[in-house]
Amino acid sequence: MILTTACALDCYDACKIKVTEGMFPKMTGDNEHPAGDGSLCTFLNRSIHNEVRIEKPRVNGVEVTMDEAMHAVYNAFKKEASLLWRGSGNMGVMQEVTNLFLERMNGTLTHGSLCDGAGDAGIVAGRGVNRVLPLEQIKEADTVVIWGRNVTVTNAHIMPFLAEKNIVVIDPVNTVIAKKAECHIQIQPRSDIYLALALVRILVMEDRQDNEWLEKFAPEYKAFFDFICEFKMSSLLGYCGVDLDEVKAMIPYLCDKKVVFLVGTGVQKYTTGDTVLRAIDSLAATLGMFGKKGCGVHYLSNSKLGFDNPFDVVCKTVSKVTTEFSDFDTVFIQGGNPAESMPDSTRVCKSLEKVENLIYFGLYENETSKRANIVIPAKNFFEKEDVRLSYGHHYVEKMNKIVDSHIGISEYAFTQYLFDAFRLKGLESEEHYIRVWLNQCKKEDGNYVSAGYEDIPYAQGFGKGGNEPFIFINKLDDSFFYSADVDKRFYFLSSKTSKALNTQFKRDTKIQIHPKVGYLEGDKVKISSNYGVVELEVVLNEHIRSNCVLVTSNTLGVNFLTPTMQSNEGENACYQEVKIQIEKI
Ligand SMILES: Nc1nc2c(c(=O)[nH]1)N[C@H]1C(S)=C(S)[C@@H](COP(=O)(O)OP(=O)(O)OC[C@H]3O[C@@H](n4cnc5c(=O)[nH]c(N)nc54)[C@H](O)[C@@H]3O)O[C@H]1N2
Ligand SMILES: Nc1nc2c(c(=O)[nH]1)N[C@H]1C(S)=C(S)[C@@H](COP(=O)(O)OP(=O)(O)OC[C@H]3O[C@@H](n4cnc5c(=O)[nH]c(N)nc54)[C@H](O)[C@@H]3O)O[C@H]1N2
Ligand code: SF4
Ligand SMILES: [Mo]
Repeated sequence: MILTTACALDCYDACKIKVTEGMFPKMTGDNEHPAGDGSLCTFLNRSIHNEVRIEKPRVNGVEVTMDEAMHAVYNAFKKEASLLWRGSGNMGVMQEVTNLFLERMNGTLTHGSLCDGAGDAGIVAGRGVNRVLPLEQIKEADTVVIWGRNVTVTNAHIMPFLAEKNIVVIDPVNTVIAKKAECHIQIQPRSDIYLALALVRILVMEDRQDNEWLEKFAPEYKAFFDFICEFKMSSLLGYCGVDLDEVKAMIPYLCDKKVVFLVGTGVQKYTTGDTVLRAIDSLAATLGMFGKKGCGVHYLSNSKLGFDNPFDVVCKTVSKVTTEFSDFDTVFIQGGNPAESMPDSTRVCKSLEKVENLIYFGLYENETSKRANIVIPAKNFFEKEDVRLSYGHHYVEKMNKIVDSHIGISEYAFTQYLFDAFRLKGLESEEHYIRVWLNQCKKEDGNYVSAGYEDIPYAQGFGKGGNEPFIFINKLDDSFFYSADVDKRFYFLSSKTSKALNTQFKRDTKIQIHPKVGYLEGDKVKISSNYGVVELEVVLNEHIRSNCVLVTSNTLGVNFLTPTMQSNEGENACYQEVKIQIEKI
């Protein structure tokens, strides 16, 4: 018999998984699924099975039974002020069932994002809603512009959709996909807004904008073209660190073609992150690339769009980025590792250490579990029922329990225990919630698809009702730039790696530096920013711009370097709004 589920790891692909039962159960992808090619990645083939789990609950460092540990959780929630801080370790919808308990306890949740919130805010400002661009439309494109997304590492199952396209890459790193591209703009970090505006200027100068589409769907375009005339072309290109010919080389791939922009989180890890997506959307609109076949901007979409979420609650919230944990008596960390994944680890760890009852509910030991006085092992996604939505495509998968395990407790069982302990009423059955999600999905060729799915998004227009105009970027407030001569510090890139899923799986202690800078492979260096210091080992990488360094998100201590700061819109972390210095040890 074949059982099916979906991968719950935080990844664009949300792969469907087939498991063959028997003496030697075998796990594969599903090559009949429209978003998959039958393969899974090494996280599913190896890492997740090899990683050492937390098996026993602990209270104050002592191993106890699950019942004793849950009793300690019950006592902790009797305190006045409680906070639930949830990470993205498991993307199943059932993670949010714990909201129902926090609401009843008058507890606090978080708002904002460590991930894609700035870009999302920029998209919403221009388009009204952040709809997913279906993979099928990417397949129809002539040109795909891959803008700050490391597709071969973070989104490998999109590769078949890119076959035989003109590929243009905009990335400060000469990534694997950049090497294969027709055109690679090795842009200076944090300057994507200026590149988008420079491209619009060139298009307008050459009269290549789509007047017909603009008149109908984006009537404010003349004001937008006037606005961008305020910027001198030489300044725009200066910020980007590229010359006019390089930028002009992109034009033939953008004009008289169906163009899809695949934008990743790389471009928006800054205070101006919202404006970056708005500027890229404004470029796409200038070309008339919305609401037509084979066109659009694909970013991390709002996967819950169109659903009534049974776990939406009315609660107080605090920022997920600048959370002051010490303001609470009880802090409940679920599916996340804030001691390492949040920016500004010095501040975060100090704040976590002051919490009287710190509860960690997860799979693995890490810097957060070490600081917790109550540790509750979770079940992993093979061990419980769930529903998987995706921010990268519109397919929805029912996640079936594949194995029975003596380890851990599910989020639903955790919530049920606390409802019972506090004698609360109103929690429905697990099956009920799963059905609520699935019943809202549409069905297409035997697959569940998202309630908010449109095959050609924005075909009728923008806004929630699809009858509003596109709103162009109309202001820019950015004071980060100063002369490269004055500031000799390095730009800081902190992206993903194929070895880890954020802080899950393999950890690292390396910094990637261009050989021209003068360090040798294996050198031990002290890296410092305005926020902290970390010691790392040099790996030479000639594929990064020489004024940048790259420290991947699985690196121990990486967030000692990053700032407690939120994007101007979207309340997102700004991991790259920082420059660093290097010193040999
Ligand atoms: N420097 C730097 N920092 C970054 C980033 C970066 O690129 N650079 N990226 C940011 C981004 S995009 C993100 S999304 C965040 C991610 O940050 P977090 O959301 O904190 O994710 P992880 O650090 O991967 O930790 C996930 C945890 O979830 C637990 N877990 C897994 N499955 C389950 C489950 O089913 N139930 C429960 N209860 N727990 C489970 C695991 O034990 C694991 O420790 O990190 C951000 N931090
Ligand atoms: N293997 C693996 N896959 C993952 C993850 C993982 O940890 N490991 N994490 C998952 C998560 S949580 C997320 S949010 C997604 C994110 O996945 P992606 O969207 O791919 O994001 P990043 O890896 O952060 O950065 C992507 C690219 O942006 C480039 N970049 C950095 N700064 C800039 C800039 O200022 N301008 C431009 N144009 N480019 C820039 C980087 O060099 C990098 O190549 O991946 C998911 N998939
Ligand atoms: S590619 Fe992404 S969704 Fe697919 S198995 Fe790997 S981590 Fe999971
Ligand atoms: Mo993320």
